[in-house]
Amino acid sequence: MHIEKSRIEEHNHKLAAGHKKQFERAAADMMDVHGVLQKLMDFQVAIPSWALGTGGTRFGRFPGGGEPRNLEEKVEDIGLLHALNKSSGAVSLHIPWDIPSNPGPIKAAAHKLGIRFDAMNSNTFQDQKDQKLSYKYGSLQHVNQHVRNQAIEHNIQVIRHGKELGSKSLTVWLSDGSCFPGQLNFRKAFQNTLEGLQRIYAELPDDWKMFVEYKAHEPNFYSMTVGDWGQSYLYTSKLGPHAYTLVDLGHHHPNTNIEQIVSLLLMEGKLGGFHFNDSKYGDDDLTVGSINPYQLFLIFNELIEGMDAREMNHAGDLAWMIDASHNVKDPLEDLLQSVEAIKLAYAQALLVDQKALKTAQQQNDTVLSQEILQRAYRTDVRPLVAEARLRSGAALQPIALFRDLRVREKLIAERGSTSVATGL
Ligand code: RM4
Ligand code: MN
Ligand code: MN
Repeated sequence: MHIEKSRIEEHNHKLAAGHKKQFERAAADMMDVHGVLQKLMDFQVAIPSWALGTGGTRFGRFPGGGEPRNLEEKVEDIGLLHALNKSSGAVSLHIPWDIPSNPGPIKAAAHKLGIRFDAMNSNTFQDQKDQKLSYKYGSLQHVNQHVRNQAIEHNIQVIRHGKELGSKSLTVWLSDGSCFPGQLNFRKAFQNTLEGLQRIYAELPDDWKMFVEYKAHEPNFYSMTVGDWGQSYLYTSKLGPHAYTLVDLGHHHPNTNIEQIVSLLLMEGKLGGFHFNDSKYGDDDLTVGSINPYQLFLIFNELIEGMDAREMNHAGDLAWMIDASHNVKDPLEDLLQSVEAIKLAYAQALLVDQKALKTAQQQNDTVLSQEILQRAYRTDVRPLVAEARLRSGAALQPIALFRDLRVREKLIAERGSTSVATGL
């Protein structure tokens, strides 16, 4: 399915007068509105290839129908999102769930829809049907060299696929760890993992980055071999200048101060990318901004402050990806909500008066510091984000248009009601 430009224009035309009033009111006392709008227009968030179907839990999965049956249809779905919001112009592939067996045509199809290939994800946390050795007791950490070799070879293969598609980075997330005390020698597991990462790193093209993603728990519950930002930083600093730590919001213990983590990683030039989602308890992978939008704002505030201090480009210098998927929403509507939440938090953080905040901090004025942050957070930036969409040729209200156009019904008609996309 494809959304005609004229349908978007028609939709925007109907809403134009009301939007204009709201935007003008919002922009009236905002500094540098044009600069902020441009940044919002430039900011793109990659969609993971595994989030286009209804996510499952270990208790079951309830596909909603019309799920993409192959990589081509996944790219087509991201094309729909991007047409509606002009902010989802990238896809992040999971291998082996989405092997690009036909790289030429898939690259051309993505290009036509304005979609580029973001980080490649190597998946060694499941066994595949034709796989020789099992990852039951880990992959790069494994006590058996042959299992480690298999995982290393898989990662190298993922780099090869990425090269064919024009990707420039590899994300390594390992489920390795242990479930019970005594199961693992921590030092040995670390050393095996480091050695494996080094061998993968050696195969990285010069203009590529490697991201080492950490996670506090799950599927291993006693220890994770890349369990926190300190361990990830240890690996990435030993690996070299092309290796970076990747932060996934759901990969921390409850109440962790994630904004402080990103600030320090940026200070060290070691933050490489970000996986957005939201959670109440663990790696819940809920819609971005659905549980704790204030935390997201605080993180964006540190991201902007830290990136500006290093004169980094907000849109291009870090890899931004959504990593959320669950059981109860239409996955495309869910992703539209996530992208919107990211943009809102980004816009609010762009409004923070950094100069005034620095002065207040210097004067130990705790009250004023909080006022400055919350003034930005409590600003209704929805008209601003909508205006950025309008100027990019996207829809003023993406979800409303998605429903008006009966996109899901059409996808079900095309693909059937029982198709199940690859993923979790
Ligand atoms: C992990 C981690 C990875 C993601 C997999 C599916 O918890 O977040 O980034 O690719 O899940
Ligand atoms: Mn992740
Ligand atoms: Mn995760």
